[in-house]
Amino acid sequence: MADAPDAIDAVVDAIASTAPEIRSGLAGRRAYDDGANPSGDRQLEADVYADRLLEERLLGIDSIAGYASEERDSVVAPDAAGGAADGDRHYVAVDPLDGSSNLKSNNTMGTLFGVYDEPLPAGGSALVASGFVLYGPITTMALAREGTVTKSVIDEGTRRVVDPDLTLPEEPTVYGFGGRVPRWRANFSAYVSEVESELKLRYGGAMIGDVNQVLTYGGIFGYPGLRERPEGKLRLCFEGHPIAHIVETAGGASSNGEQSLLSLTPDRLHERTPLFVGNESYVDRLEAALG
Ligand code: P6P
Repeated sequence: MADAPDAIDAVVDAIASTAPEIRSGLAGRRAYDDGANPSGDRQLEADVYADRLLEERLLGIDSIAGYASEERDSVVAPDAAGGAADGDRHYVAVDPLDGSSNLKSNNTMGTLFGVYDEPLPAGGSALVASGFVLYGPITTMALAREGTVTKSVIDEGTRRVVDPDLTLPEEPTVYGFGGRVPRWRANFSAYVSEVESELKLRYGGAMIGDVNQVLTYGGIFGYPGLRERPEGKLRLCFEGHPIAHIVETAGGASSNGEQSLLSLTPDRLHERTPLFVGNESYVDRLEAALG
């Protein structure tokens, strides 16, 4: 008999059931909104729409004591104090529409989430579940929890497991790095020259789509620190931690160029980090190249 649904199930089911509404609301929300998010990125109407939907659904769950979003300055607390006892309270960090700039060209994008058992910003060790919904030709969800990554197809808001134990292929074949060559540091460019002679370039401009390629074919994805911005572009709490948790749970590795992203604790909610995830052999070589 299946275990009774727990607090994590409630979060995952809420995100899965919201996915069709997010997806169906994209076509009419491709214009820029008036605002910018706390990282200074312009917001599409779709970003704001997805963010509001997820806030409403997730804060409606009794055990959720905080909702943090890449689109908001600070953590949103539920109106009523979370009903769960202290030990069962969770905090969700969400990138409501990662890669939303791809909406203009109708390429993939997704919803990325991390469930922490400590108030945010928290260290990667506080993650109890992470996942992403990928809006591609079909809508899928990858979910990491309790040492396993499951992959599901989302049919009308319900999850249909298609791979109960997703693991990174041992023979890597793809790579993709953001940030454009002239902005890369010399030692990173030298590493990429090695990698591009061994793997096929796959870069779609949305981390979730690019990391899903790595999960499917093996390889490495990254967004490095740049000459003028050594901290890189991607946010630790909303992107680094959950994607590292997923890839490491699938048997891969993550790094900020020196150590696992899960070993890092941000000082600020929207703190950025260089981000690399993929097969351990490529992550190890990267750390040696940047060392
Ligand atoms: P660039 C999307 O805006 C995002 O945050 C990630 O999903 C993606 O990997 C990266 O930025 C793409 O950045 O500079 O290549 O457009």
